[in-house]
Amino acid sequence: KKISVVGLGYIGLPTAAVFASRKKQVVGVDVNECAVETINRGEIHIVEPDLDMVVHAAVTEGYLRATTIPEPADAFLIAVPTPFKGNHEPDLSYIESASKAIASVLKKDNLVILESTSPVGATEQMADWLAEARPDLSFPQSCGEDSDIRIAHCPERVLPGHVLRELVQNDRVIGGMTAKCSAAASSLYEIFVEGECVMTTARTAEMCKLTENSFRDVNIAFANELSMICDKLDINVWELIKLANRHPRVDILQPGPGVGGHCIAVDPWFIVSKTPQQARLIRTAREVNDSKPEWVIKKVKNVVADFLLANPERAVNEVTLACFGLAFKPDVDDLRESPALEIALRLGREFPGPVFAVEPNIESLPEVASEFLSLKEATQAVKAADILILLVDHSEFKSLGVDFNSEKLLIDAKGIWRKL
Ligand code: SAJ
Repeated sequence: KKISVVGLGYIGLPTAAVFASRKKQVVGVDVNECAVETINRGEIHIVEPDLDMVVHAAVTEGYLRATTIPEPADAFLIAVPTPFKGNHEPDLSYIESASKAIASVLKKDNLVILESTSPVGATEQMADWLAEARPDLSFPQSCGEDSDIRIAHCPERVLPGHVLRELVQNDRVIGGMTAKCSAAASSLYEIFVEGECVMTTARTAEMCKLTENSFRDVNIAFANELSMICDKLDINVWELIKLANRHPRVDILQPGPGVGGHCIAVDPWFIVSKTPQQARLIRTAREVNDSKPEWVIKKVKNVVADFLLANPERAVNEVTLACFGLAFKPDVDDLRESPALEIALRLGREFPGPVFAVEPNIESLPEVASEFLSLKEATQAVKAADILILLVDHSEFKSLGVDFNSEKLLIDAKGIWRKL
């Protein structure tokens, strides 16, 4: 069996590599020539633990190669981005172009699986795009039990940083357009999935993935709202959550500077945009989490004002800030949709004094960030700054041992050094 994976990013590349590690012929397709060349050299263009070894072995042993032009295969997995547009409406243009790109090489009995997180109805839409792009076909349209190809939605649910383990161990939701489609997709995933492959419809599978991430978003919003309530009431939210979580049926998540990454901050909008009247809690949770960076920035401004009152000899442009952490979550180098980066950048842009950034997981700042921030080593930044702003609970920071009795003012959005 030959498997084609379209989109060689954070999900497509590990998936391609895992199929190849099970000695399947895999061809990866991506529009990014640079990524294609990197993979064909046996190297990787993204950061994910152990992925470099698996890709290197797969390419060297001849099971994996990459190309920019789709070619015939038995199964096609589409793992392209599904971002949202300015108005929070899903942008399916990458799925549309991937469908059109593979349509010309599709043959009877091929399996096409959409892995990208998608709004409800996207798999049916993909089937229509495939059918439209194959007008000369003598077989019936691409959907339905009599169609010549099988179509399914099988969303990925892996946690960045643990992708290779979770790809294999997690249960997999298999949403076929028909029962035959589900059966075909299930037998493909059984090549490497050790969890259970659970079959359902394409629409339920789409909603399932959105539900998982919305569940987490709503729960994080609850924690973030609590942190703002506790701040008003002068209660330590970290202590409060620990105490409440001693109840056998309470399990509150951790507050932070906001919710980042390319999934949890995006996917709930796919539910809201389809059902705006009904998705009230889901929308509010998004709004609560999105408002948290602004709240942290206000907090910093208040602390700066207090510092100037206590130190009248200092001008505001002589006050130094240091932001600890830029990534969207602990112990990763991923800056996508990061609330910590947003906060640091805004402080760098708006604050008249120097603003340092400490990010142990990246070596140099992206161009736009380096205009406003300068990267410093953690202990140096602690020494140099008047006000410390802890934004990400990286392991390096937990073990840093900041002197809590020092004169330094501290804003701790993750509660690892001191309460906010
Ligand atoms: N966060 C908090 N408090 C918490 C937990 C997380 O503020 O208690 C923040 C993080 O700092 C981060 C954001 O939420 O900014 C999201 O981080 P995450 O670790 O919860 O999730 P992701 O985005 O890395 O991965 C999620 C996972 N989904 C769920 O856990 C339901 C993963 O399984 C999905 O595959 C992934 O989204 C995806 O691709 O959709």
